[in-house]
Amino acid sequence: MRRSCYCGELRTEDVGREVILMGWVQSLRDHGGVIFVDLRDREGVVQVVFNPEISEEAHRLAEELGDEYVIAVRGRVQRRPPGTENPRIPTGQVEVLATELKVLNRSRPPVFPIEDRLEVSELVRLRYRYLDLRRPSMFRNMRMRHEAAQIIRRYLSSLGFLEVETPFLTKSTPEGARDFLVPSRLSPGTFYALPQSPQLFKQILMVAGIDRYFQIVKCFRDEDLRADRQPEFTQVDLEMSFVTEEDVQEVIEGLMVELFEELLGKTPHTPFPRIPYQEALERFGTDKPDLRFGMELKDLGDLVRESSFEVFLKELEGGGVVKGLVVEGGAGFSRKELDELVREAMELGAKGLAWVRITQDGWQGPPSKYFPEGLKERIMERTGARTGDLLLFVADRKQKACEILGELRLKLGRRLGLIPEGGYQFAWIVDFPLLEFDETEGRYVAIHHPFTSPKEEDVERLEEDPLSVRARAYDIILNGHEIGGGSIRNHRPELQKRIFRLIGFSEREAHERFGFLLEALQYGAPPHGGIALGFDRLMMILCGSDTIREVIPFPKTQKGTCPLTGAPSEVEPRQLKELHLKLGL
Ligand code: AMO
Ligand code: AMP
Repeated sequence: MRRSCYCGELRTEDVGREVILMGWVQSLRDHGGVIFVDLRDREGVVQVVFNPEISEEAHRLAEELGDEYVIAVRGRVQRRPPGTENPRIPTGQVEVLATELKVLNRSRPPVFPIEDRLEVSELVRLRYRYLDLRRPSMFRNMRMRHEAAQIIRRYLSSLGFLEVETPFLTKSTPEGARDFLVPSRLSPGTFYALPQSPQLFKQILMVAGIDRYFQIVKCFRDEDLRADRQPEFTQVDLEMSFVTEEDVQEVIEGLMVELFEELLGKTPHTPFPRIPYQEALERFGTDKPDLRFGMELKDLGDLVRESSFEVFLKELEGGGVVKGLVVEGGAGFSRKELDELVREAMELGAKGLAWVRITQDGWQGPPSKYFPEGLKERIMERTGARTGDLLLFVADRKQKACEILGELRLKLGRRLGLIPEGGYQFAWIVDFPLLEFDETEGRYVAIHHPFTSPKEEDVERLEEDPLSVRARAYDIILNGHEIGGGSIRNHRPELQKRIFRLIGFSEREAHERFGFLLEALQYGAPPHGGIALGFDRLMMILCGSDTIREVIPFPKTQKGTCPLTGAPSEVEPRQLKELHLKLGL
């Protein structure tokens, strides 16, 4: 028997056709002698009818079937009798009357039912990922991912990008995480690092004259995992020669239009808004704001200075800020809900959260009495707050106050259902600082990565006022996720060396770690820049999933383990010996 079509493809046009189907037994019902099997393959489910009057042999074999048995069925497509159609599935108007059945394999009872509504822990799903991936929603995610990869390849190829592979066994490429190391057997005591990104190789490809490079590529970062982070993940990585920020951004905007049109039938509005980093922080309290709803933070320092509320005055005196947030209709929050909100703010590191309910009878809440009437009105004007709303204030150092209120904005936005389903809001975050001061390391570190170019007009301040230097870097954000980041690079070796020096690498260290790059830059490196998209994060949003694990076929758990294979696992003493390794501290 040779398969003629997929189960899920059959429609009324196929009535009368003889088909051979192969798939898994989704369910089994014995209706007084006639057996109904829902047969499933990746394209869907179709009902197969085993009637002893049509084939005694097939019916007898069908009696022995169990869930998830793998079978082949020959039969004729027929219209379902009136009243028995199932409008909930695409094949619901037809059924297949079986004339022959072959059991290709049996199955143990599945650990969980193969259906989208599933109440089973993720650990179990990952342990039996082959069963989990049989579920329609998971197959849909895998197919979407495949389609997206095809669209990306087609689009970038049409713009002259070449897909070039770069090594996995390589030297450390710093992107701010720890490296995964691979011991070398042939050079005892030395290690390869798995790349945190292909950053250095793609720059070298520009020196090599490739001009436009891309790769859909695995990256490896040994960092703590979150819903949108995995130790190995996939980037859509690209690099271009002789370009500015706008050229890179235009390519990516075009790619997003292509992806969203083809996969979701939606056309994002281009160009995407450009929001300077500082502005994003001030308005949304984060450099990856969810722009699908408003509820912007407002700076109230100059106004609350006129109040007599000590908590705020003290913070302002110490150089801090007071930021406010309006929760529309929030005056109705119960005392319990407000206490909970204060607790959440404190958990985020706030020293406190001042709240005011704006009611018919005026302001109600701890700081109200310290605010004269006229001032209340000006605060309401500035924030747009009206009767019935709730006003929240956080006083702290600027960065902290913004971040705390930004988190509260997001929590409240979700809780109050302010975030529209199916909306997509892109933006570019630009004008990042080049460096930040890392307190624990006691030195400057690159915010993007050390190969990012400073803005031309800021270069002269590099040494005297490093924190004021802005980077030629850009992040692309979508619905509150950073889905990509890139920059224009340092193509002149002198500037690159200055930056290495600034971030605390001695000449020798810079040479040891990145000598090959510095050398390559000396052989006619063209101006260049690029970007990498987090492919998993992008797919998570396109598929409407909550975590990237839903769009990765075999993801790791939060602890970095693979429940299916049991990785990571111990190795034979012999292997360690070959690698010249000894365990134990
Ligand atoms: P960056 O480090 O910003 O830039 O990474 C680019 C994008 O990759 C995604 N990403 C991740 N996704 C899942 N799990 C992770 N652990 C993870 N880490 C990052 C994010 C991020 O925006 N070489 C530069 C790019 C460049 O400058 O061209 C780089 O890797 O969506
Ligand atoms: P306290 O004087 O500490 O009892 O605080 C009075 C009110 O101000 C309480 O509602 C606190 O939650 C709030 N509060 C205290 N510190 C801050 C702060 N840094 N920012 C905002 N509100 C605060």
